[in-house]
Amino acid sequence: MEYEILKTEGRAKRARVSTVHGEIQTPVFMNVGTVAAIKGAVSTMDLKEIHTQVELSNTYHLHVRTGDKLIKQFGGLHKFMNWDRPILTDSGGFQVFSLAGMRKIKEEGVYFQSHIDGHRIFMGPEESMQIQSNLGSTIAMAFDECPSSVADRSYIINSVERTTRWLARCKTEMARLNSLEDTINPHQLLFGINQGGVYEDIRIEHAKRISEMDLDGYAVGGLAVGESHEEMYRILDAVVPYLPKNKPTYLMGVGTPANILEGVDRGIDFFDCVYPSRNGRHGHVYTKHGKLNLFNARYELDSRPIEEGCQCPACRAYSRAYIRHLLKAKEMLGMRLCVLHNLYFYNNLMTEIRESIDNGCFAEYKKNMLESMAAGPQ
Ligand code: PRF
Ligand code: ZN
Repeated sequence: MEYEILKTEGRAKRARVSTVHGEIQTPVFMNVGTVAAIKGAVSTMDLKEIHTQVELSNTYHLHVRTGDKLIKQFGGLHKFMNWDRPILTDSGGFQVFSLAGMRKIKEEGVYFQSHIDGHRIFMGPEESMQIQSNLGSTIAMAFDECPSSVADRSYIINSVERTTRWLARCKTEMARLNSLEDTINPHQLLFGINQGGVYEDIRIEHAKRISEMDLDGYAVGGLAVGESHEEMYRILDAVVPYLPKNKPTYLMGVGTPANILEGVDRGIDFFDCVYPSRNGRHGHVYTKHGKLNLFNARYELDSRPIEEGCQCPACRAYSRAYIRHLLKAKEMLGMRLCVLHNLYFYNNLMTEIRESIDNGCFAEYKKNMLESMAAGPQ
């Protein structure tokens, strides 16, 4: 992997990451396809049309349904879902904590029950790396614990120490797997994850420790789990300066367009979030003048596209009135068009952010976008 910073403005970075599956221009928003499918009946052909650079899937979900061994037999996740650009897989750490029932955290890993059929599963750092190796993603995430936002300081200290020990095990196991002869992607990259709740000192201490471990990239985890936006920005202000400058940074599970603008402003390269697809499935669509709820009666005769000038497949062809009708009739096409528009909106936001950093006017772009989105529909 190569990481080249092309331009900076304040702490904002414009960079290029070269991988075996092609280049990633950052800042980038990764499109979430948890079970190797973007929810809302969006295909990988659609992803190309809406300029998606990186697809994100989940270790936990693919392990419990269909199974990583089968996907390896098929030739890996890229071949399985027919996507030849970079894929990032999350480690299962977060999903085990947010989804699975009856979990028990031990030094060796986590014992939990499948959310599909309740059967008992064990996942530790080695298992997570093995699953991600079977999937053959471009970037694998370290197996971490994302503590609850209400966990107290002493819990967080113990949890972060365990996450650091797990990270060392992830690194050893990934090196072993990458050197095996039948591995799907021998160049699989490993990103470490910073944790520490809302405690700046724990976060900084942890950032220093993992920075010494020479990983391919560094994520900030454990945010957007219930704390306020101001707290999240405070933690980013504190911790990002302690992550290596010559490696990509990733803010996991974030967020709204405003969160992304603030994250870029604090030096983040990678983002991912379910908001555009989840909101799209509920008829909530993003525009530069705020979010619209297409179920609202005011759109029943509205012949305009979701957003004037938007080049997405929905806006090039259909009116708000028609998409509203599809949503009301519970036609799958309604959801699909909204999701396509929202993902295009996020991808296009990132393109505009990159162009503004290239042109040295990110600060102005950010200010204008935040004002225009907050002003609401015209
Ligand atoms: N850890 C992992 N995945 C994540 C998170 C985390 O802390 C978050 C937190 N916002 C989202 N996804 N492994
Ligand atoms: Zn559109």
